[in-house]
Amino acid sequence: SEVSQPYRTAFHFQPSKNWMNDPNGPMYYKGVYHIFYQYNPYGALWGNISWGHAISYDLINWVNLDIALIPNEPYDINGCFSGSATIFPNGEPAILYTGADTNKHQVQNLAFPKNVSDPLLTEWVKSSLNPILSPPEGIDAMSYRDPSTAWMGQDGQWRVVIGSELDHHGLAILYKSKDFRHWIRTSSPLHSSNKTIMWECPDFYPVSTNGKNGLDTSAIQKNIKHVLKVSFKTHDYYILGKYDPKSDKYDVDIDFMDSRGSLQYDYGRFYASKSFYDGHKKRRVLWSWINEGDSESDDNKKGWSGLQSIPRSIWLSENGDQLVQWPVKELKKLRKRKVHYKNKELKGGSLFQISGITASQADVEITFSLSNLNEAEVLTSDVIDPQILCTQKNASVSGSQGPFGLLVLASKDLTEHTAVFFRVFRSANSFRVLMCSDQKRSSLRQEVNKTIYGAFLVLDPRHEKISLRTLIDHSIVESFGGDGLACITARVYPKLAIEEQAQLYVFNNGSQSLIISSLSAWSMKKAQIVSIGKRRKHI
Ligand code: DQQ
Repeated sequence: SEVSQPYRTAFHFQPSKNWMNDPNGPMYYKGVYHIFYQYNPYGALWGNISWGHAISYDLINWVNLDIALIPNEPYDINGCFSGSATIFPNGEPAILYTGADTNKHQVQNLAFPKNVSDPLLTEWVKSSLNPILSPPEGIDAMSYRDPSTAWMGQDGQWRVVIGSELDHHGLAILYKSKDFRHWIRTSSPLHSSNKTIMWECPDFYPVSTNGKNGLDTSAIQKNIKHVLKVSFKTHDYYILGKYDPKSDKYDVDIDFMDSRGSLQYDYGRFYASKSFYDGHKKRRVLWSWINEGDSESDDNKKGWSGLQSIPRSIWLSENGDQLVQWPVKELKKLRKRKVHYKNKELKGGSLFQISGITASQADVEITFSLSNLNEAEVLTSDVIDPQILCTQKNASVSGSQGPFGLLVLASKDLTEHTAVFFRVFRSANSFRVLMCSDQKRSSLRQEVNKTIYGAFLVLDPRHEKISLRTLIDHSIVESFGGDGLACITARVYPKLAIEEQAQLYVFNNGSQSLIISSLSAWSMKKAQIVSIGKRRKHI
């Protein structure tokens, strides 16, 4: 009998069943977008790790193809772990991935398309030279994985980084190669940190210091900075710096875990992400694994686990201090019925229902404008953890300027709701804008994760309006604050607020009145995600 599936999504990428984790080897090739992903063909929990493979013409509608890499060789028999694609100057791609070998030691492997003239790149051939890299001396064989996309330095040689650890601290081992097959470890790593644990899934790429256009991973030019993203402790952290393609020296602006704060792609659920350069639309696109917040037995019942984020465009902010993200513009193709409001007052302590759209499957954009900022609550300490602040001052704790924002996936009686909101604080002569995603009331079910997330938005509410875009898709709430300055993704499992029962509201639980300068909300169509291929029964 069919199990009911209230938590399956309509426009986020997921296979029709089974386990999925990290995005792998995203690329654009001959007019086609490719995404590979860590996949268990045989169950809803992690295991039998293979590379699932799907293609798209617009990053929104997908066709799942045959599995691209199966663990069937001595050098990957215990799993085809994460890896990346690199496009050669002649336009042809290659994949570098980690294999867990017969001893479960991690080694690096190479694969090529069987037929480069096939834009779908349906079949992949593992190199006869595999494994092309094994753990070097001093490196733990269980902590050596996730090759990045390779880039070319000034000398025409390839570089790649591999996630690792030394003395339990994060390390990005750097290798060089002339032919992509034989790699030599450089005398020093690209970067390391004694303030973090092991690094997974490193991503290293340039961003332009003037404008939103993306750059090829090998771009060498003026007016660029380099991003190093690494995954640890359930989050994706990044740093910015100057990379010298001659010496391979990477001079970072502010290092990981600095007391001034640490930058994350997303302050909610978002892990093992990977970006690629889309030469067709001249942008850099970011993908990420969004894991579940329910139990393994729930996953077994659902028959699946794991989503991919909506692909996001990613670029450097105007002041050069951080990255900015926004859903790829193609997502707008799925927008259908729309409601719109302008210059609407939202009094302190009030609630306003947005009706007329499908609240369980929606895209909402809202802009708030505030006055009486001097009435804002005072923030006494400025080295405060935003997540702790959001947890203490959750959506039900009324303040002055906020909490205000959206109540999404709300039940009619409001016993269930997820609150995505802001709160403005005064500290000395400046203001701080806190963004929170509060899952505390997201479900009547006791056993699901309800962690509250938070981030500060670096903007001045005296001169800038505060905006929020939230993508609501049954069990995922993906929010972009301040036009993409801070992102928070949450997973929720409502019991009542499902399908047609779900409601959507704007709320203001502060004492100060505010103006909704503009609000647009759209019902979203279902994306087409289908499976073809010989082994499609597994996909
Ligand atoms: N997932 C992969 C590893 C990677 C981890 C295994 C990160 O390669 O380090 O499925 O989620």
